[in-house]
Amino acid sequence: MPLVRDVPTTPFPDQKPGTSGLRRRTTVFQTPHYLENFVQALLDVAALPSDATLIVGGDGRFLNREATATIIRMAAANGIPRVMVGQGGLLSTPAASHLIRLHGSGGIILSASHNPGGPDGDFGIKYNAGNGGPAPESFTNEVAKRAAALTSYRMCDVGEIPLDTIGEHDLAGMTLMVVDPVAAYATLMESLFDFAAIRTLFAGGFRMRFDAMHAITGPYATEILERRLGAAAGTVINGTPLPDFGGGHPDPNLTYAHDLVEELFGASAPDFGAASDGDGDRNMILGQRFFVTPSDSLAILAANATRAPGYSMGIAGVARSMPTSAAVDRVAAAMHLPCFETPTGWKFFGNLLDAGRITLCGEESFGTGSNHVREKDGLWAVLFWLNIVASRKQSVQQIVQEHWATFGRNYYTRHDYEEVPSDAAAGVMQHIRDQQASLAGTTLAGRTIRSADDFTYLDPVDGSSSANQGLRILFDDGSRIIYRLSGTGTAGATLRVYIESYVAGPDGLELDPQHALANLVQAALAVSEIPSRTGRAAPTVIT
Ligand code: VG1
Ligand code: CO
Repeated sequence: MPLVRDVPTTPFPDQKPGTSGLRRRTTVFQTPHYLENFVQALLDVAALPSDATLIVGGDGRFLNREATATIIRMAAANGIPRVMVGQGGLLSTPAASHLIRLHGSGGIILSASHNPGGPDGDFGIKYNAGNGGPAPESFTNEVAKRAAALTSYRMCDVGEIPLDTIGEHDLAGMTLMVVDPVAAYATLMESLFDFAAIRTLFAGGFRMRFDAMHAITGPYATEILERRLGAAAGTVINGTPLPDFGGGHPDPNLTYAHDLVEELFGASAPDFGAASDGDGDRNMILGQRFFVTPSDSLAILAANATRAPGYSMGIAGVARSMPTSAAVDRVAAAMHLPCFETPTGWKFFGNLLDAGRITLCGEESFGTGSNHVREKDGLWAVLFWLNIVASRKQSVQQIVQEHWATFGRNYYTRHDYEEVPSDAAAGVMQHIRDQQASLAGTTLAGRTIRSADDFTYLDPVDGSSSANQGLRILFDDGSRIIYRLSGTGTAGATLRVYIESYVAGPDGLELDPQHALANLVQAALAVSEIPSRTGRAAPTVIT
């Protein structure tokens, strides 16, 4: 007889989810009862119906397997009738979102995204609602309250969980369905993009490199790019998910995807390069000796959307997170489309997507997506780009430069100061806040400041508001300096500075962004006093 037990626990007051779920050091998640306490709080607040299916999976990092088994046992103990899990406990974040939308009432995703994994790395867990998207703030606030008050959780001792065996299993009356993590997602991609045209592109000798960074997208990219689209064997590199991501930092940017960048800027560079992050929701797009900023990528996808079969009827509107450059705003204006500005974090796009007010959305942090799921989607963005390249018959560089010539260019850079002492970072933010009232109307970096504020979002669908979403200095000419504290870091504080300036063209479109933005960067440092207040002479990562 399987045993359902109530296990006593002491509450964990630190279990407050950040930008996307609860992320902590792996060692914190290994604290006895820590994971269980949070899962019980999630299940209590989710209060799933009696015919519910819960989707479970993660990015394969250290602890993924054990945590998946624990969640399945707890689901059985809590009377959930059905759990669907990716084989081996694996699911990319966008694939999990898709399965939730197809079959689920909600889902639990195990990932700390682009944060390093392993015993000394990070782990994470988040809940996605029945629409497939990250639970809203109202939900995560309730979970935090519940987690801080729980005195016990429910556990079912069902023995070994058959995570590797595809098919249906009975676990103490609960049905466990183990599914291929890739199949449904690959079918969805085939329905959105012109696979025949992309196949012709590869057959014609188009060379690509996809860096899965030893993380979850390896199996997805191998199946879709190499098997279904006929890209040459070896197109996908680092394609086997490893518990510690090979010791790397699975964050697809110019710093952490260094090997790929070197190859694409090298002598025998392929035509196209791309990478995704730990859980498969981010993307980096590279052409031959050419880097596409994520903000430009969103704008270019919007301008070319009808070239992909899934969007051939046109798009309803677009949205970008506040710190993302306004490049997509220019496309929206030209196409007479609604354009929304949301706080950082994918959960804020959910209502707009559900209400049909937008079709495409994105963030400067290498995240792009659409109404096909309710998460950002790395491989989707890569396939969208391949579709556009195949359709326009131009190189990545030509596509971007033509875009700038048409719409102008939003020069953009983000400077990150990682693992700064929390009080120093808070001091920087307070110092900027203290000056806000006196900044308007003054001149900085040769421009007039129109206003300085703290971004508050008013959700146009449900009327909820979210305050303190980033400090903005807005200039008359459309330039912006933005300061934010990260909600996904796990050690100290990460301070992000976003800088943007628009050039209408056709002159001055080809500058190096760090050069084009140099005086705004200096101004951003002067206003915030980052060097003296944090002791940092330079950012950790420049994008
Ligand atoms: C970062 C990014 C944000 C993104 C979030 C989750 O958050 O800036 O745009 O939505 O990561 O992405 P923060 O609070 O550290 O700036 V992922 O791929 O980590 O789910
Ligand atoms: Co991610």
